[in-house]
Amino acid sequence: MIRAFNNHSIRSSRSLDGLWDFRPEVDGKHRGKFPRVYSRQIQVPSVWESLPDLRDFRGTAWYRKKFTLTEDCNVRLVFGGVSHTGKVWVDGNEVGEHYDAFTPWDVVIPRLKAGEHDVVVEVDNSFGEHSALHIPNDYYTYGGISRPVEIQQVPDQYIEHLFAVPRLYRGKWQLDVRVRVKNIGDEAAFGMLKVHVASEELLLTLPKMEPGDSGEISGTLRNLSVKPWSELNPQLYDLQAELWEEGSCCDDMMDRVGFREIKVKGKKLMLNGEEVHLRGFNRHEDAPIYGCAIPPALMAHDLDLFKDLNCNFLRTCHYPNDHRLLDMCDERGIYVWEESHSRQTPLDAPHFEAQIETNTREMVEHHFNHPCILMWGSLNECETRTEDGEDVHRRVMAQLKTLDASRPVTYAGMWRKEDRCLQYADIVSWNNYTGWYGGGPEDIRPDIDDMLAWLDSNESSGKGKPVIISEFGAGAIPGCRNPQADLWSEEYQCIYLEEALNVFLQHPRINGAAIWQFCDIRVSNEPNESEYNGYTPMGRPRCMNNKGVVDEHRRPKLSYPVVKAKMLTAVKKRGKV
Ligand code: ADA
Repeated sequence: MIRAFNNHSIRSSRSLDGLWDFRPEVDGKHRGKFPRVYSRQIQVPSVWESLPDLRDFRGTAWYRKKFTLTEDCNVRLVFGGVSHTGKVWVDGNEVGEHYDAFTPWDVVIPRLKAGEHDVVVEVDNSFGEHSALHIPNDYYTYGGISRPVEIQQVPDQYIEHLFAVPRLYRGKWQLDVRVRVKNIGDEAAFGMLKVHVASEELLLTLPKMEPGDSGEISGTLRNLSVKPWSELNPQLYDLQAELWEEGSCCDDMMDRVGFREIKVKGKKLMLNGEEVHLRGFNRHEDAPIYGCAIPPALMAHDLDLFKDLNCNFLRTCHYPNDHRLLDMCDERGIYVWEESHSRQTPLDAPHFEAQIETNTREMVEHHFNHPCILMWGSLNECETRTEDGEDVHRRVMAQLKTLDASRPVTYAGMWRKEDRCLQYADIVSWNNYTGWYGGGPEDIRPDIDDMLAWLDSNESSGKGKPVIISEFGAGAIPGCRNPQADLWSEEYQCIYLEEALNVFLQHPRINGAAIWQFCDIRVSNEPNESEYNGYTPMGRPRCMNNKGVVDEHRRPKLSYPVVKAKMLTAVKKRGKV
């Protein structure tokens, strides 16, 4: 399933996961026209790099799955994620295409006849001008249908999206709901919606929907008897929208909501009216064998380690995460900064503007209801020193706020006092590597004090805003041990994190800190020749990013107990145990 729970009880929805026919284009013969013969099979979801002969295959591969319909119907295929581009044919007819591994997408095929059909997907993980977000980078772009696939039967008029915003009004919780409905039939449709949450019901009469129309209707459920959602009490409520036509329910969609409000108040982040302090990690979706196709049990294990480390905060560096991971954060009360897909991305790449706009929109629309997401981010370490860079930051931050006015927005910057975009962010976030890419642990405190003084002076455009240290870390090659604590040793990582956490978790002007990073990850073995990104694997021993506090197998490094103790100190001093 694409979610950690079943989000349809009326709509027919079943999994297409399992063994698919598979043909990697190792010889490039079939590009654009699918093969007649499939030489092998592959598990979905997975990445093809988990196959012994395709560990570093970069190119295209063909997937095929047969399915049977017991009645004539409209079919909706939902992909949780295809890395990084998928083009889809059903019965030989092209029905859709999607770029970017990290957001869900769907194709709808009206009026398929009962009987056997096949779906073919051409998957591409190649780099080049066609891909502005997936580029050679300090993480690996895998290939495959990497998240779950569902096949659904939808009526002519069906529910496409369900958005909910919890609000505290005069001491009582209310829920603003917005439902997007689509009519793919060839006749006008009428109907009504019944929306249920916390034993309350809202009735909404739909406007007449002409064939091909897509429309939204909103309403509010008031005076709800609910408990708030927070780290210590992650109380969730089922939200169900039913679509009724002529007295019968023909479609539905379920989600889960948590009643919480996140606001910026001066220099503070406020959750349900109380100051909140964020402490945790940046986490990539990466593991040996699984690649980015992380199974739920490993997602749960990672979050169990977050809790064991006394952390309450996860940054989805540098892309939207699997829906099921976010569901688990909702259940566990782990706060999330989710960001659209970018890391030192050249802003002038041919397709950058369109691809970041789409990825940002899909992230917000699909993940809108997760109470764990406290803020939206984008443009990690992108250009913030130039007029063009400022234009992109203004546009993307504005897009995030237009899509969702209920959450603050931010970007993780690297250009320190040259950054001219802070005015577009609600929260100032810095990636700070003093003590690793220059200087030593003793320089961390004076450096951040100087930066914070600049921030609150009239020189910066971020004066008086909350501050998150969105990245800080030191590399430690697992097993590299030496008493003189040389760089790359586990001992140095301990010394560095001891001081960095002392400063960043205790500083009164800092609202949150995310260690770079949770676990060691695989990185591109290809350099990025672009002038702005300039990534090279030369600085990545083992062709890994080794700044994890656990290694790629989630085995603790020497720094694990240091982090655990420092986070607990922060909880006792600022948080609530
Ligand atoms: C940057 C970047 C991260 C990672 C980190 C590092 O801050 O945002 O993705 O590359 O540096 O390990 O150097």
